[in-house]
Amino acid sequence: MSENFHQPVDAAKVPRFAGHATFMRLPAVTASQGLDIALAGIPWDGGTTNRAGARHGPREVRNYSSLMRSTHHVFKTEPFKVANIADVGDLAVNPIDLQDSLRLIEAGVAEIVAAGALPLCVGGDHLATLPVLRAVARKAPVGLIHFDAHSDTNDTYFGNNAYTHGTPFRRAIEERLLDPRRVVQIGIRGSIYGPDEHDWAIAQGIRIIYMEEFSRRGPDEIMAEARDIVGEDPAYVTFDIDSIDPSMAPGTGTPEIGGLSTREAQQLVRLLDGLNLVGADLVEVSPPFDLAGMTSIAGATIMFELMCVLARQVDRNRKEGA
Ligand SMILES: [Mn+2]
Repeated sequence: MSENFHQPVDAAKVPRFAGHATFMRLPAVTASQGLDIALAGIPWDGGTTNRAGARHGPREVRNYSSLMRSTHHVFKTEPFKVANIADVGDLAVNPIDLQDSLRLIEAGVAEIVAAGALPLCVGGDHLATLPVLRAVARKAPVGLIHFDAHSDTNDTYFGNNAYTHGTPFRRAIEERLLDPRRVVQIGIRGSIYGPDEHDWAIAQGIRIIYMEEFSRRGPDEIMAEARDIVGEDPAYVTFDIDSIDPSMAPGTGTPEIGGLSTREAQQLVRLLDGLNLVGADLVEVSPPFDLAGMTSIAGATIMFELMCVLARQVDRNRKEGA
């Protein structure tokens, strides 16, 4: 461990409800230089087609992330000892201009990438993942492990609007940010617009694992297949909180019953360990639709799990490089 790594506020000295609300109670910094992992908010829901409010997600996830402790109880990993991590604040957005927001978010993530840090972003609606991918996949398409109730590969909404939170992964494939043969979607369910809604995605080579298949096969088998598909090349992870059942995470834009339990979601994220990740995000936490913070606590905990997987990768790479 480097003595210079940022450390969270000690909850035995300053109670969890006191002080500034930052991700994981880490220092707020203004630049990503020197960081291994940059925790960033994307307070923007300009792509939402129905229940808005995910713009308030980062602030509430920061609040509830104060419940996280220093050590992962399964891995025994101490993320803040093996990686330098901080809260880099919210990326700039424009709440009344969608295309400007996409440009601003891409520029914000590009700064993180240029500093050599892995971005771990909290949305925001799922369209926010598109500009993140534009920044992390500038040189070559990446693979994707995508937890969601929805495929988010539709073409257009409300006329010819190509940019909504129901379309980001179609755009990302068209823009060659993703290699569709290395894309896995897990937890997909709910009513669809028509029997052919997923045909385009499947024709591109995306592997859609519906919730019914997940229920039959379980996390270990599903993630073994997902890891095979993504392989050792660079990949990104996106976790839509609506993959979790609305009985456990009601505060989201497009709830669908029959979802993952929070326990299954934790198992799935832990099974990402060992992949070659270029970043991750957690999206679609919408505090105005939440009850007693239950969605924000689920989101903050999934963020902690993702951060631990990224920290273990940083640690592994540092040891291999040494
Ligand atoms: Mn989604």
